[in-house]
Amino acid sequence: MIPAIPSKTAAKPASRGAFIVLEGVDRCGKTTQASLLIKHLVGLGLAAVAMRFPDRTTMVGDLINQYLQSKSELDDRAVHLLFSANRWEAAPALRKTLIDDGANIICDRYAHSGVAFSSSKPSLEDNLDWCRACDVGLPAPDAIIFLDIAQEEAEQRGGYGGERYEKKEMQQRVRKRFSQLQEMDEKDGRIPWFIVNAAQTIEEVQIEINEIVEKTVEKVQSEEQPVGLLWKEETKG
Ligand code: NYM
Ligand code: MG
Repeated sequence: MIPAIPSKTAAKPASRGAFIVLEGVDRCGKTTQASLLIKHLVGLGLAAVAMRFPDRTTMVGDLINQYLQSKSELDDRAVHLLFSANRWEAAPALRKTLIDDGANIICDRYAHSGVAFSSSKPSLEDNLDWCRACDVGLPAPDAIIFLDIAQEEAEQRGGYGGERYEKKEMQQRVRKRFSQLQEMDEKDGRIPWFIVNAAQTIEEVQIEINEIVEKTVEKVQSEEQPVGLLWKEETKG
């Protein structure tokens, strides 16, 4: 018998991971739910990796952080492009996690936040297409879980922090933008949205999210579709 030659590369995973994005206005509970979700998936024996945007740990992320904390001023378009660049710089690792490692990604905010927040600024309110353009072609989420909460309720949760955008009128505009983006994705038919009432208790929200995510993971595993390209037709390249 010929002995098997040990492979130098890790075995290819049985299927790619699912790319799940949690979205919503500030103080909707995304960050809490993202970490509960990771624990739940790991408990089920599924590989799960947390990601978040903005990722403030990179050079680009540091510029974003300074801007959000009002330590610097930037043109609205310039900072929008930085948020997008912050996703593009993470895209190779994101793909590797999904495809080579076969791990699921739970991502706290992504491109929809980018568009919803920037296009809620007066200077960009008529430039939705421009706001979307720089994120076209990024790895596309397999599901968007939108934690929906009225601005009044979100505000009651210990109040907003002191960062830029954490103001009542801005948050109201952002919520409307999110619903416009949801309609656009629904017409397009590629990225499914799941709306969860985030005014419920942490446990109630968690139960709904777990169910959505388990179904999405099963779908990704059984359909064997490649990772999609955000807001773009073809899936190659
Ligand atoms: N934000 C987030 C944007 O304006 N554009 C983006 O592309 C992303 C990912 O950053 N108010 C805004 C939304 C938030 C702020 O995010 C900081 P977080 O999740 O609070 O750290
Ligand atoms: Mg925040």
